[in-house]
Amino acid sequence: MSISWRRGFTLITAAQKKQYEQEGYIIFENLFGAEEIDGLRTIVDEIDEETERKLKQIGQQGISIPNQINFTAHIHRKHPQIKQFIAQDKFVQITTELLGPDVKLYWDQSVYKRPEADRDFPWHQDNGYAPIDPQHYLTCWLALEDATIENGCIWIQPGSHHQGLVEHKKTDIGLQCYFGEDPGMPVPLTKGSMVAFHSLLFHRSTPNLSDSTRKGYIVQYSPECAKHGVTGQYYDNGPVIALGGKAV
Ligand SMILES: O=C(O)CCC(=O)C(=O)O
Repeated sequence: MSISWRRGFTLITAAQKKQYEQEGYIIFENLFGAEEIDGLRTIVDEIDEETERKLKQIGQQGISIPNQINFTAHIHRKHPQIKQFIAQDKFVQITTELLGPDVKLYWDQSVYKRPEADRDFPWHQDNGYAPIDPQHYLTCWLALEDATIENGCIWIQPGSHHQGLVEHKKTDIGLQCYFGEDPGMPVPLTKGSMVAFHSLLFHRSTPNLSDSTRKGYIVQYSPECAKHGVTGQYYDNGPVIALGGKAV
């Protein structure tokens, strides 16, 4: 993979680009200010509250389990401020540097992990959940509140993306691709910080042992041309955010 198509870039350093290629992730400390995140989180809280209420009525829906972990997909469609947020220049700069000049939103979801969540969200690669061509896309996990080891932050296995897509086994709480002893590396994040990682990187999150909800927003970007890996259908889950390296 070449990620050096553009020179003179500032948001991602040369060292971070190298780390992304070798280890599969970059941590952006305090990428967003407290005020911006508070505004976003207030909106996402309302969205989560609504879907959690429904979840409690109907019970587990796939990987969303009432009172434990709630995934709410496509939230950029639910509020104009979120739609604006995911297309802002910081994301344009990061994604075009790592994916190439033409980029679209591939998927977005809030993930709220409640204090009752007493199990891992299992080790997986994001590619394990849906086939996509080209295979490489970028997952941005943004902390809407501090994400800590205690409240169930993300853990990663640096460099695991080099293994390519591996087999995933179905469990009652999600797909799992790794059953070994390696605990991986925790990625605690302060509110407004973000980890961006390769879609093939092994990651999980651990139980929430705190007394408050761990709040994350996952935004995934792919090359603009990305299509379903089996049907060949163009993925059209969200807006194109960059063409020719520039914001749309
Ligand atoms: O945020 C979490 O707890 C896990 C989410 C995750 O790994 C995913 O959605 O791929």
